[in-house]
Amino acid sequence: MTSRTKVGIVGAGPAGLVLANLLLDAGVDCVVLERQSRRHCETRVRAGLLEHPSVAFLVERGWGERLLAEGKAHEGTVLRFGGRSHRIPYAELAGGRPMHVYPQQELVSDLIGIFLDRGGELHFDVPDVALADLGGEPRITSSVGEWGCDVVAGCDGFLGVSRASVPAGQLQVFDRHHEFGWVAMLAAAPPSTEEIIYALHAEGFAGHMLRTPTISRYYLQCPPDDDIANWPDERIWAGLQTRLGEQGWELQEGPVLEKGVVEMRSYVVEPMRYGRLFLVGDAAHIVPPVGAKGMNLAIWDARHLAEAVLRWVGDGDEGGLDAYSETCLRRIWRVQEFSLWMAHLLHRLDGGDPFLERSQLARLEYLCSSPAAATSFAENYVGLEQV
Ligand code: RFL
Repeated sequence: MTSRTKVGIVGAGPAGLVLANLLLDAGVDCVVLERQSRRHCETRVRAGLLEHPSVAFLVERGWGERLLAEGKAHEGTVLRFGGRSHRIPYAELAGGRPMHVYPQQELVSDLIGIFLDRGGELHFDVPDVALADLGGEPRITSSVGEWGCDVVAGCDGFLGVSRASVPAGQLQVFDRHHEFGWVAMLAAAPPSTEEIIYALHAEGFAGHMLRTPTISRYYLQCPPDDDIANWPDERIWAGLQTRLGEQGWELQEGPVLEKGVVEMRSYVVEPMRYGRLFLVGDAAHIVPPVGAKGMNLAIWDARHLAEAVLRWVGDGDEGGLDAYSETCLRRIWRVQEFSLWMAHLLHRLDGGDPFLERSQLARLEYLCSSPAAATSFAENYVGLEQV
């Protein structure tokens, strides 16, 4: 039997859950279908850094209680190159706006709980979602049910079924594979720093990110197609010691909890819509994670789509839905450019080309000595209020 819902949401990541909660708040009927188990969603380690506008939004909606209690506000970041550290006080430079470190899986857990506690309909473990008639009257089919929808929100990440269901030739694809990847590691080690460190070393990029008082995240530049089997724990720690090393500073080690190789890619499809299907978050775009923007963009997209749906449900005005893609893409391209700029600033390029290396160091010196350059970095990093 086919049920009806206004908005069928595929995927319970940050994009799907923000959208679902906004619709539920406004009394708009929606159903969320998620391929993975609840446990998987609530433990999947990914992002950690939330822009100021994302935090302000979550708090304003009343969804930020645990984020504020357990997350940590950050006001600056450290750039380490040439054997020295330089601090960029981004919060101060961006008008007193801090960022927050709060693991993505914790935010996902919060949003799942908030949605289910208020009676939202969310099905986990649905491996076989299929989308039909997206150009006309869309239907979602699956082993747990079939729904006729007015709108389908494709919030199912980069490898989901939504974008793949759009007929060939309907979307323009902008795609860049980068010449570097990351070894990403999570370890049961207290942070060796108060603030995130981004380091550029002759061997390549290294990053030390914060998560909790007992767990830390680390990144090391590696070839894009590297195999994690090439990176035994000792090699990762040694690489971090070398690339992050600074006189008088000590890296605390601990048991490795998780590690893998992350590909760096910049990708956008235009438009973010086909018929009644709207692509939201990673389903429509990905950025190199160095700028810490993907989850933040997913939240922005979801907010715009919710606004557009509410306008249409309220008075039948499709203007917001028609403008959805263009509205989101303005911010997405700004963030693409910033993420690419950061990636090129902080990674060893062209096999260590000395010309590029000197140019990078000049750029880093400028960023750390010019208030204008640092302010431009800060406002993008903390998150532009409007784009
Ligand atoms: P998600 O999080 O991938 O969620 C998609 C959900 O859809 C489900 N799904 C399906 N469900 C039903 N049917 C199907 N066929 C389905 N296929 C998939 C999935 O199981 C999943 O639950 O996409 P969303 O919501 O768009 O959110 C995007 C963010 O997850 C992503 O952009 C960030 O993790 C990127 N990112 C960062 N973003 C930040 O804003 N700040 C950061 O600090 C940050 N650090 C990172 C990152 C991404 C990283 N990796 C792993 C690439 C650090 C790293 C290393």
